[in-house]
Amino acid sequence: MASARGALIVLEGVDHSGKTTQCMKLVEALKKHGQKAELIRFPDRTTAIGSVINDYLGNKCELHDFAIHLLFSANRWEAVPRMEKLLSEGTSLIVDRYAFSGVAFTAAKGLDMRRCQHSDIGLPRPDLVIYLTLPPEEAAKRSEYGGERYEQTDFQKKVAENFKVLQEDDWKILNANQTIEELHTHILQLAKEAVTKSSCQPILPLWK
Ligand code: Z5A
Repeated sequence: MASARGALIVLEGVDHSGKTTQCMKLVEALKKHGQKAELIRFPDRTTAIGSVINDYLGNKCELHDFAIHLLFSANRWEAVPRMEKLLSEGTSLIVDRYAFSGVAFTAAKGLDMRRCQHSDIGLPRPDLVIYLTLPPEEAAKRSEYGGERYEQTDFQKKVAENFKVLQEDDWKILNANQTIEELHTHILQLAKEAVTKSSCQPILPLWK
């Protein structure tokens, strides 16, 4: 009998909603519960492609909007062999931003959303997408925007609108305006259910 695979769990959400905080806590909690789990962050700035993305986000270089879009997408595709291996070995992957960010951010520049989705079609489809919402005034209290490209309130509003268009019926939408521990408890419960439910199911392709 084939052994159980890991679950692909994606956290998306508005800026400063606590995605990274929650992803890290979730990995630790799943491990404590005896599950194999690993954190993956996109963009992965450690690869050659990620290094160009890092320069772009830090305003150190300029690229055509669609060129940087494809680099974000390529940054996910280059991770796929490792992701598939880990999932098949029973490790659940907790992913901090995924293709939905890719589309929501590029489309906020005015590019056609369907065209933006194209380069991510066929990526491993998440078993669970958790989307964190937070009113802009609460986000502003958490930390200053840094100097990175995209860290502007008007642009972030457009991104949030695009996420609404991309949302699918099975997304779990959580209000991030609660304590880190309260939010974590809720996310851990959803993650445990996803791990159990997906263990014997095939990994499906995204947006196909
Ligand atoms: N991007 C793109 O354009 N295309 C793509 O395909 C992808 C990404 C994948 C860099 O992303 C940029 O890349 C991003 C999207 C674009 N641009 N923007 N904007 P990144 O993932 O490297 O960085 P980030 O997404 O901008 O991080 P973030 O959104 O600002 O933060 P977060 O992960 O949601 O939150 P956090 O770091 O966990 O927490 C933020 C602060 O709030 C921190 O001080 C925490 O201690 C605090 N915090 C967290 N939770 C709470 C609660 N519950 N209460 C109070 N305070 C809290």
